[in-house]
Amino acid sequence: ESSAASDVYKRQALRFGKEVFMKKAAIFTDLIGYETIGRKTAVLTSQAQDFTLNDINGNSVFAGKVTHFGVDKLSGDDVYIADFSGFEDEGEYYITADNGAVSERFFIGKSVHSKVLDDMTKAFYYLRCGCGLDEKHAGKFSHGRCHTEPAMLWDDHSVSLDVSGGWHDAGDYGRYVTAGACALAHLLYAYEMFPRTFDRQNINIPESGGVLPDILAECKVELDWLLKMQRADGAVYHKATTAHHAAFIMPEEDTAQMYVLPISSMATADHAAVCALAARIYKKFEEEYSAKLLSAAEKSAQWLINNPDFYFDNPKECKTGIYGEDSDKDNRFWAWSELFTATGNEKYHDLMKTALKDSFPITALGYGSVGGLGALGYMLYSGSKDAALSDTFKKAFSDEAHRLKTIADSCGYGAAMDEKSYCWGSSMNLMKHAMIFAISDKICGERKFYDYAAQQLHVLLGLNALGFSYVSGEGENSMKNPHMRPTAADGIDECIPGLVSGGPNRYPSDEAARKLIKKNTPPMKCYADDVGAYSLNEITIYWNSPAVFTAAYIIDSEE
Ligand code: 9MR
Ligand code: ZN
Repeated sequence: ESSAASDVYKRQALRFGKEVFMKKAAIFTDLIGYETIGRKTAVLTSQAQDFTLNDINGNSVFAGKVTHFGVDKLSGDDVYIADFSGFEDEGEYYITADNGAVSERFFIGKSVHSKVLDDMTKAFYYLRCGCGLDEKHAGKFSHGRCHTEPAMLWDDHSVSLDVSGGWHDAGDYGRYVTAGACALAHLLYAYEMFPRTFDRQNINIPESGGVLPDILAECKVELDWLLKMQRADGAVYHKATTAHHAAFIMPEEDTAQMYVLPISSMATADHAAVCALAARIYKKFEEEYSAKLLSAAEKSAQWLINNPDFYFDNPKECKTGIYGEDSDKDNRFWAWSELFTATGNEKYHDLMKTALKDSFPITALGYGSVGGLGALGYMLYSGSKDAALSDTFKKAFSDEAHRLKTIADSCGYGAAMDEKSYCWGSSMNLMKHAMIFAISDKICGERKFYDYAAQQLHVLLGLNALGFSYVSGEGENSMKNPHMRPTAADGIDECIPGLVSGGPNRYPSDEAARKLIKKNTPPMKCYADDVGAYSLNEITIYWNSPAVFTAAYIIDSEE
């Protein structure tokens, strides 16, 4: 090794929190790397004039001037930018500047983020409930079957149901319908829009090598569970959880009574939507399964027609996640849109248009606001539709992308995040915004947004004010201590890879976080890789899913 390279190693040994490295000599990059195409930038937080991109033998391969961006409000950093977009040769590199600053090593290459994509997809397998994880597929993270006992109806303890299966939602062992539907939608749309990226994926799950691409096999686990959450009359139960969150024990040790909580109109609508969406996607692989999904969706739809009012009952004595919403208008719109695109039935088209008379955000892609998911399906639909309406949706996505672009341009790190985006689960906002850019490129034909989408992934993976990768196992300085029961209880040092942390939260709301985050810390730095800090460092299925979508889009774009 040359001395320059070993110097990088020394710096790599200085981890997160080491002030000397962080403050004086940092050059932040995506810790994984950059695609050969598009914008490539690194951020310095110290003044410099010139920078050099070096190969791992210390040979300079590209040199450029550092530009001064100025003080970045949401990180508090005085930001300098090294732009090496002009360099496209594949390889492993690091950056140095004339002030002595050095970056970590990273790669430039085609499909450079494909391992990240695979790990983030495989993360869903690690969250599977009921089936147990065997050693062949989970390695040292294997564990026994969990949560398989019959669950009691919260409202009627004489009724027991089998609601085993699906994915654990997050760091807790609850399973929640609206959260699951949202995560599924991101993954299914990712497959629909970027199939070739997934068709060649092998993430070593029990179904790998079968008829379904791995991502669809994995989604089927959650879909099967969603089917079990439907009541005979079509309504869908809101969640299946114990009465309280379990202690930090392995899932198979959590043997407290499982309950099925009351139905909600949001859960029913999201169920209708995602089952209809899935029916469309699985059709070419498994006709029968697709038909089963569609009939479940239509059953939910019938309940929605018969029950036009908002319905949500959150029993106070149940202390698990609430996933409350104030309105189900957007959920219903999503359901009608998906049912229309799955069936081509005009009845659903009419219902969808009627639902649009209510106002709700039409580009929202989250678990609590799902209008954008309905609009996305409609825009992608190739059958006969209302072209003017489709154009309205396209314009809304394009407008939103332009709004986010302005925010990204005003951030030294290029993050499309305003102050309020740094809330609980900010990584989801970051990735949802990447999805808006991606959709505006793919559907509205605005290619310029590719760089903006890629930038958000770079931010997630280290090009941020902490030089930190919010995805476990990805990059030298990455999340290791999520607020997640199995990773804390398994006695294994290493964290399950591919998990997306909630990320910086300017309103830390748990005790651990409040102790760790000093007052007046800039939003982008309100983070700690601490197992106790659930409002900063939990993981969830719907924080992973938009990251899967984004990474797939970026990999797909390069080909
Ligand atoms: O992701 C949810 C976040 O947006 C909310 O602010 C927070 C508080 O209501 O709840 C989060 O959802 C949690 C859920 O209720 C239970 N499973 C873990 C989720 C992530 O923390
Ligand atoms: Zn379980």
